[in-house]
Parts: sequence; C-alpha cells; structure tokens
Amino acid sequence: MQKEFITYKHPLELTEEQMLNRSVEFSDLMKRRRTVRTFSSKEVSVEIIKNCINAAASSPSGANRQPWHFVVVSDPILKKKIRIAAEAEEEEFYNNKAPIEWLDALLPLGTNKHKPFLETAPYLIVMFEKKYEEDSYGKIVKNYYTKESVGIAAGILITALHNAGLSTLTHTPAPMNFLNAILDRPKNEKPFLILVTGYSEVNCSVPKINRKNLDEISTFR
Ligand code: IYR
Repeated sequence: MQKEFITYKHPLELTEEQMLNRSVEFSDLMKRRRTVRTFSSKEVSVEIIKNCINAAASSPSGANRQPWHFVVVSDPILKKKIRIAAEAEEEEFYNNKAPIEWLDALLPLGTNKHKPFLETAPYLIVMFEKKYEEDSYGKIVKNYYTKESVGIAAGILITALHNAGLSTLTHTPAPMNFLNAILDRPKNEKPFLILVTGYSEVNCSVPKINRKNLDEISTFR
C-alpha cells in the first residue's frame, strides 16, 4: 500500500497551568478507580458502552492492525452460560490448580470460586485478541504485538468506563476458550479478558489496599 500522510495537530492547545490542572484532576479521578466485585443490576445505556469501546479502539496497535474484537454480552442466557463455564474453571483453580502461594496472595482480596457478578452486572464486555486475520482470498495475515495492543486497549476501555461513571472487574478465568464456543467467535480470536461492567452495588465494599507511591514505581534521571 502507498504511504500517505496528513498534518496532525493535538486537539488540545493548553497553557502550562491548564495542563497541570488537568493532569492533577485526571490523576485524582483515576486514583479513585477501584475494581469491584458486587454489581447492581441497574440498566446502563448501551450508548455509553459503545462510546467507551470507541475510545478503546483509539488504542495504538502493532502496524495499526487493531487486533481486537469486543463482544458486549447483555443476554441473560449467555451471561448464565458464561457464569457456569467460568465457575467450573474457577472451582478447578481454587481446589486443585492454584499453588498455595497464589491462594495466599489472593487472600486479602477475598476472591473465591463463586462469580455471581457474571449474571448480576448488566454487561460483560469480552475482549478477543486477533493473533492473525484471513484476507478476502483466505490467506492468513499475521498481526503484530497483539497482546500488548489488546492490553493497551483494555486499559483505555477501563479508563473510559470509569470516566463515564461505571465500575468494572477484570475477570480472566483460565483457560477461557469456552468463550469462543458460547459467543460463536472464530478460531483466530483468543479470549483476552471479560470486563464485567455496570454500576457498583449501593453498599459495595472493596478490600483496603494501598497503591505504591511514585518513588517506588518510578525513576527520573
Ligand atoms: N481468576 C481467579 C483468581 C484470581 C487471580 C488473580 I492474579 C486476581 O487478581 C484475582 C483473582 C478469580 O477470578 O477468582
């Protein structure tokens, strides 16, 4: 394909003071994001979800291949199927697969094999990673840095949903291939995560955790 360039200007033209203010405000908002495990069943407009997926789809990706597919599940029958399959994997994880150190690491979070939120929350946004595609002649076309690309898109999606006033839970039962069968997705798509999405329950409680401070996580030199 020919290369074609267009001029680009950042959409915001801010003074340094505005930049400082916006960066503080955004950081404060994001610091107040928490992963929740109890969701309200209150409905959420699908338009909000669509807008947030559009934001996620702005993610950079290897060779701009945009190697993602989002399945927005709200159908109670599909949610129930996903819950049953996920809980079967989680039962195996908690009872047999997880080493004791891993279970110990999870203790402060209070997680267990029961995943009622997979049915309570209004949406399960399932992200698939497209490791390759087939062109119109059936030829396999490889994608690049797919995990990184989908990971960045997931981060933007979580941020967009939080910014829109919704709560999320990043859920990754392993293995997740049951999602291809339940959601009828092709074999070039690998399930990446289930983003449980909705309002947090009114009396939602979350573990008391700390975030590492800037000194611990960064070096300026
Ligand atoms: N997938 C399991 C276990 C789990 C693992 C990690 I790492 C977490 O941060 C949280 C849970 C579950 O969802 O319970």
